Amino acid sequence: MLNLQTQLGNFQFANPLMNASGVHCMDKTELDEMVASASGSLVTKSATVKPRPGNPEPRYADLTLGSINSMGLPNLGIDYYLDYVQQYQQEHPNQPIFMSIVGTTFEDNIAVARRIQESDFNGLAEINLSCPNVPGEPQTAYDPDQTVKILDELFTFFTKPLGVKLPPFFDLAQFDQMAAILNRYPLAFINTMNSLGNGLMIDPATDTVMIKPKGGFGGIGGAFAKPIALANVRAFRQRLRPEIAIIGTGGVQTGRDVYDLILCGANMVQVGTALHQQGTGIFDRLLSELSGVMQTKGYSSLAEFRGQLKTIE
Ligand code: RRO
Repeated sequence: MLNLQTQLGNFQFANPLMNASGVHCMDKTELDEMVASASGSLVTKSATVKPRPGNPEPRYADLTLGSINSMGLPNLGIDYYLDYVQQYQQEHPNQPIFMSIVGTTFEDNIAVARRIQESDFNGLAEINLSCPNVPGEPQTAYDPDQTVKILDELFTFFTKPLGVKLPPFFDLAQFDQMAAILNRYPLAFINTMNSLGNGLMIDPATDTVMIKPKGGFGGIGGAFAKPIALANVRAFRQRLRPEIAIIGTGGVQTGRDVYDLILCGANMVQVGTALHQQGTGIFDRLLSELSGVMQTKGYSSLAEFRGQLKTIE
């Protein structure tokens, strides 16, 4: 029998799959569909203190190899998602849920985290340090000093399981620097990675950018992201304390993509662009394809191959 169970700290999940925040998690209808799906867990849309309408449309486009978005953090506000998870926790006491939170300023990051700390939320919180799409705001985790400032302040009061959503990094010195920072904090997990920030795609019929906000610049997801996501999961697994789990996100379209992220060290795997394009039925296919790969390789649990990527001597 195949066992697809996974763990993140003290939390148990029937399988490693979930949505990437921002995809299929804006409101109760989408979240309920995630709950009803075959995924092992789910995360709510990154929430700010107050609701936000986000950027003007068009703000998302499908591409041949993925997607581009500049949604601009549309969300229904932290109170909406806290209400949702409170209900969820009563109905699913043994199925932990994730909440994503974000601020566009230092003060807002702290304020929204306080709302979670003061609530009866008993799942895992993820602070998004990597939103690429708020005009005028850099991605927090590309600024080591700002990252330290936020994490220092958060851990003065935040006692619930907390992870950080990171942007992609591209240089080994950046991995060294960021891992050294993250290792100083009692983080439950990191989630690597957010979309590839500030890409640009052009509609060849009209010579026009594909999305309206920020002159067409937006976060790139899907197949474009897979090799970068693998590298980020692998590089952080080689550098982080073993107690800090890793959620691998980027470019999952098949069960083999899930397997590859686990091979690099992921404890859980999120699906973004492909979930947006195919809907929640994708989780059944991904689980059956993942099971097929494991059977072919002779594995009966994820732990047998997690982190077991081979290199060439
Ligand atoms: O809402 C968005 O534009 C968005 C966010 Br907050 C994020 O973290 N990543 C992304 O690709 N889009």
